[in-house]
Amino acid sequence: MRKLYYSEGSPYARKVRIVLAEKGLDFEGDQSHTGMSAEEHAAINPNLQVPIFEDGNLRLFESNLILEYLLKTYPGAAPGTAEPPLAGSLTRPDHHWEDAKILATLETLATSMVNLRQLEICGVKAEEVRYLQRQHARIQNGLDWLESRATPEGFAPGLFSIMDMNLLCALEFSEARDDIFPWRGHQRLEAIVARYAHRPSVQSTRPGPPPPAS
Ligand SMILES: N[C@@H](CCC(=O)N[C@@H](CS)C(=O)NCC(=O)O)C(=O)O
Repeated sequence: MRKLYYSEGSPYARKVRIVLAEKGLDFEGDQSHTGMSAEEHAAINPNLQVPIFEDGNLRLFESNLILEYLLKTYPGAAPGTAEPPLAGSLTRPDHHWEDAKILATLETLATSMVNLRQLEICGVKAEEVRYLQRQHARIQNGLDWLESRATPEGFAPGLFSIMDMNLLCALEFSEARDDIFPWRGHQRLEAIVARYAHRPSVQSTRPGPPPPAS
C-alpha cells in the first residue's frame, strides 16, 4: 500500500504527485499532518515537513529522494503518457554534475520562495529585514543562472526531466500564492512552464487558490 502525506499547495509534494500520475501508481493521499502535534509529525518526519511517502514498510521524506526512489523502483510509464517521456533518473548520467547543480539551485529557489511566502503570511515586510532582501537577491540570481542553462525544450531536451518538474512546481507555486516573486521575463523558463502546462500529470496537480488565512 502506498501513502503520501501532502498539502494540496505544496510544490514539493506536487513533484511526487506528478511522478505517481506519470507512472499510473495509485496511492492514498493523507493531509492529516496539519492536525498533528509536533511530536506526532516528528515521529514520521523529524523535519516536520511534507511530503512523506510510504510504500509498504518503507517510509521516505525529502521530495527529490522520494522521486529517486520512485524512478528506480517503478521504471515504467503509465500507458498513453504524454511526450516527451519522463526521465528515468534525477540527473542524466553523462551530464551528472551539471544537472545536479541545476537541481540544487532549483531546490534553493523553491526554499527561498516558500520562506518568503511564510514570512509574508506572518506579516514580515521584506524591505524591513535584510535577510529577506538576501532571499530576493538569491531568487533573482538563481533565476538568471537557470535561464542561462535552460533551453526552451527544457533542461534535458527530449525528456520531461526532474529539473523541468522542480522548475515548474516552484514557479507555478509562486504565481498561485499571490506572485511571491515576479519570475516572468525569463524567456526560456517561461517556455518550459508553457511546454508542460497541458500535460495531464501537471494539469491535474496544479495548486488551487491559497487557503483562507487562519
Ligand atoms: N526539502 C523538503 C522541503 C519540504 C517543505 O518545505 N515542505 C513544506 C510544505 S511546502 C512544509 O512541510 N512546511 C511545513 C513547515 O515548514 O512547517 C523537500 O524537498 O521535501
